Order: sequence, then C-alpha cells, then structure tokens
Amino acid sequence: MEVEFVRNRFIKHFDGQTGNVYFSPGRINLIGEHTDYNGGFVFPGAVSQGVMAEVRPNGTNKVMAYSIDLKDRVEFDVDDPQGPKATWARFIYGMVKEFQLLGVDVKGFNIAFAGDVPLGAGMSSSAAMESCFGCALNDLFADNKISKWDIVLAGQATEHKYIGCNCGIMDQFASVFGEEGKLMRLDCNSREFEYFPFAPKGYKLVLLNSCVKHELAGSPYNDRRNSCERVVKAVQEKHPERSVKTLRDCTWQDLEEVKDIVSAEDMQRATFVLGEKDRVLGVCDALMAGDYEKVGELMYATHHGLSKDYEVSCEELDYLNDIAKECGVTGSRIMGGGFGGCTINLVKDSLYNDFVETAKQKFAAKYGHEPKVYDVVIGRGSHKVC
Ligand code: GAF
Repeated sequence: MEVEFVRNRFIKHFDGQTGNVYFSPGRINLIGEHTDYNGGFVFPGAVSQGVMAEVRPNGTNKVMAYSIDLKDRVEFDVDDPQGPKATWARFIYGMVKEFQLLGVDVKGFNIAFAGDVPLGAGMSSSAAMESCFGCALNDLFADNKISKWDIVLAGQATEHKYIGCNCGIMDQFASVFGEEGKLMRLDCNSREFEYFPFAPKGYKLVLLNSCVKHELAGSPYNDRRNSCERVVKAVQEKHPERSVKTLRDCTWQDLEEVKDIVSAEDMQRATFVLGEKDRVLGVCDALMAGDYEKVGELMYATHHGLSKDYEVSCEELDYLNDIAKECGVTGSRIMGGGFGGCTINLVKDSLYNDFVETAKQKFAAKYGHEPKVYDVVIGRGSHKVC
C-alpha cells in the first residue's frame, strides 16, 4: 500500500498537516488452527497486505478518526466510557483503552487509515488494525516503551472486550512479530517462539478466497472455544491433583476418561485440537527435513479435521479443497477461524497455473464467481513507515 494514498486523504480530511505513518500486516497460518486458545502451537507468518494509518496528536482529548475504505468519520473522547458504535472505530477505541490500562496517558489524535487485507477472508484484517493502532499509540504517547507482547495482548483484549470475539493470540502475534520471509512457530502456552525461514524451492503458497465472508465476533467461533473449555473442566474434575489449564495439558487418555461425561460434540472438538497439536510439530519436523510432501499431507489432515470434527468449514471451502486434491496440489486446507474465507495451498511451481485456472473455472461454474487468488509473500510485522 502506498503512503501517498493514505497521506492525501489524511491531509484532505483533517487540517492539512501530515502525521506519522504506521503499517501492520495481516497473516497466514501454515498449520495449527484453533490451537492458540487451547495453549497449543501455531505456525503463522505476516503477509504483505495490511493496514496503514497516518496519525497526528491534535492537542485535545478527542480522537478524530477517518476510515478511508468506508468513507466514514467518527469522533470520541479518550475518556469516553462507552466508546463509538461503529465497529471499525471500536478497534481504535479498544486499543486506546488498553493502552490507558497499561498506564499510558493517551491524548487526542487525528487518524486516517486504509487496508488491503481482504475483509472476512481469514487473513486477520482485525489484528492488522489493532497492531497498527498499537504501534502508533506506542510511538506517539509511550516513547515506544510498551513491549511487543503487551501490544499483542492489548489487541487480543480489544477483541474480547470491545468486539465480542474470544480469540487467541495468534493473529496479533503474527502481525506484531512477523519478519520478511519467515514463518514463526509459537507455543501459545509458554509464548516462546522460533523463526523459520520459509522459501521452499519449487513450491508456492497461494490462498484461494471463497469470498464467503466470515464474521468471528458473536459467531460459532466462541462456541468452539466453549466446547474446549468444557472438556478441560471435565478433565480437571477427574484429575484435581494435576494442573490442567487448557487442552494442551490433556492427553488422549484424559479424553477417553471423560468421553461419557462431556457431549459427543465437545469430544469431537477436543479430538481435533489434540490431533492438531501433533500435526504442527509434525510440520516443523517435516520442514526441517525438507519433506514438503509430508507438510502437505498434514495440511490435508487438518482440513479434514476442521471440516468434519471441528465443523468450521463450509461447502465452498470443502470444494476448493477437493479441487486442490484433484489437481495434485501438495497441501491444502482452510486457513484461520473458518466459516468462510480462504484455503491455503502448498503447490508445486509446475502445477500452479493449472491449479489456479482449474479452481477458477470449476468454482465459477458451481458458485457463479471465481475465487480470489493471493500469492503469499511473507512480509514484515508492524512498523513505522515514516
Ligand atoms: C481466528 C482467531 F482470531 C485466532 O485467535 C485463531 O483462533 C484462529 O481463528 C483459528 O486458528 O483467526
């Protein structure tokens, strides 16, 4: 995204002066879905698409915000206890509130922002906003003293308290910590992570967007999390002597022991999560061994689990996955929270054109429109642009 695009609008919609410009990306996730809020592993990376904001303190206590994409303007006081109604503005409000809780004296500012992360595509446009606003608040009002992890947690708290999505920390983590050309394996329990350079020779990562829009806030996403927590509670009751906090601390034996206490549906969800934990570790080993066929096999297994056990797929995503299989694509699966959005595909260079063309044709024949295609470029995390 071009700075001039945001700057021209910032100048036009405010007092003609310029401010500082910040950028934060959306993310992909190679594997490890719905594991973050279960204390498991995830394997994300930042993408080149993101949110760019120009921000300037305005000497008042008012935030004057302009969404370039929605052509909407909202004002609120930094001490307003309720905050604005418009969802897009609540992301700014939430970050302001969370920074205040961190002890930062946030003053009023003018902000205009735009994004090129497709909305509802499972690429974390929300986290891109949160971390971009967090990066700006940190620079303008906190001398950059707020740690990256605190920005990640402020973003997650914004989702929980002001948006209504009880998400984990993967998306905000990827947006803040991302590095060019590198994926990251994060242990969501200990928060330890490692960078993995990712440039598989002879393969590409490509996203196919079904254009079925997902909306995680107030959605079955939170129900999935509740299912997992019910299973954890049952294991805790069986084993008060152990410290069981999340499904990460549960074994297959634990699941077996509570299978008659929890519902079949909750059990099915927990089964997926335990399997997914192993698959992320399997992908790490396979990547280190350069075994992309194994990586792909595990991606298909994840898709199957997300579709049949965790039940966060939809007909369109399953169809894209079937097409990938038919075309001989190495690995393919739903990416992100699910209920719509994209599949992520690991495809051999030699098959790429055939796969993308076939997917476009077949999908359009069935659903009346082509899927959108995004070649993945693993980009840099949150930063000040100028
Ligand atoms: C969404 C959430 F925001 C993440 O925290 C994560 O749970 C993901 O869905 C599923 O892996 O993107």
